[in-house]
Amino acid sequence: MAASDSQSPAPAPPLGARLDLSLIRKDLGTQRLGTKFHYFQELDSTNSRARDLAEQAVPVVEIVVSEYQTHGRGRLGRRWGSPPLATLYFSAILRPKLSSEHAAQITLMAAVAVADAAVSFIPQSPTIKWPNDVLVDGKKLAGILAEASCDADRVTYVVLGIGINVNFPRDSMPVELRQRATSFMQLTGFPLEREIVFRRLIQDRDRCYGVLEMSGFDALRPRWEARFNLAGRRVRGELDTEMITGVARGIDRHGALVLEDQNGTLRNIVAGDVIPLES
Ligand code: BT5
Repeated sequence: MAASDSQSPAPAPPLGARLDLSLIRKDLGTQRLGTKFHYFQELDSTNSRARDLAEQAVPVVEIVVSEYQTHGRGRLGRRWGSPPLATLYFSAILRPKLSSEHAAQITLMAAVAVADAAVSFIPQSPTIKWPNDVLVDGKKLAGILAEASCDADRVTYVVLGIGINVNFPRDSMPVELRQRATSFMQLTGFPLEREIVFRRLIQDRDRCYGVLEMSGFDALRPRWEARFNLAGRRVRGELDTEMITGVARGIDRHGALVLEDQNGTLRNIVAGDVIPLES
């Protein structure tokens, strides 16, 4: 079910109206992202569809957006879900000039962009939980799933997927999410027009991606570190199948999380999750 760059008739929306892409395209003013949209009422996953498009060598500027995902994906085989027409799910195809060892910087760049965009809509200041969560008051507002395809040493493309809770009421959340997740609507007390949020996200991501392409991650690093919510906290993470505990010191130039263990040795966690041991 789908249309490329067009909208098909929708059933009566249960929570809100479907996206009006004309409001997003108008005067978007982006340099790199958002010139063509692939709009769907329903998809398994926008990341999966964007990956199919990337394999067909579509240009970098295309964005896949869906009102609903039947198999929205998180990392490590986890799920990402929310009701139709209430939140935003979208994925962009990027072809960054990055070596494969720097591919993780795309996730860090996107977290800065999402957090920056969010401050336009809420009074709180979002934080970033390494590697891919944008939190407000300790609850997850948005998740990022960047999936890179690399050849020998270069990134060939990255599918960058973002899910952000716009108008997701607390009582529609599964019970297990209510203490851990939030939405703009829960934070402000009123629903937002998703087009305004979407435009802002695309614009901030375009700007941050431009900085990454032109100047490298070091130019974004202070903004990332200012929002990093684990700095100086004791956390546990996995390194080469070994569980290690240490104090989070920041990220290295590849985007790995640097922990200082009890011997004062710096250990770099490249992937996976870390759990704060105290608040
Ligand atoms: C993520 O994974 O946070 C990445 C989520 C990326 C979703 C986007 S939507 C567009 C694109 N297409 C896709 O198929 N995916 C991307 P992870 O760090 O593994 O977190 C997953 C966990 O977040 C789940 O196990 C739940 O605990 C929680 N979760 C699921 N849905 C949520 C929601 N709507 N809001 C907040 N937390 C949620």
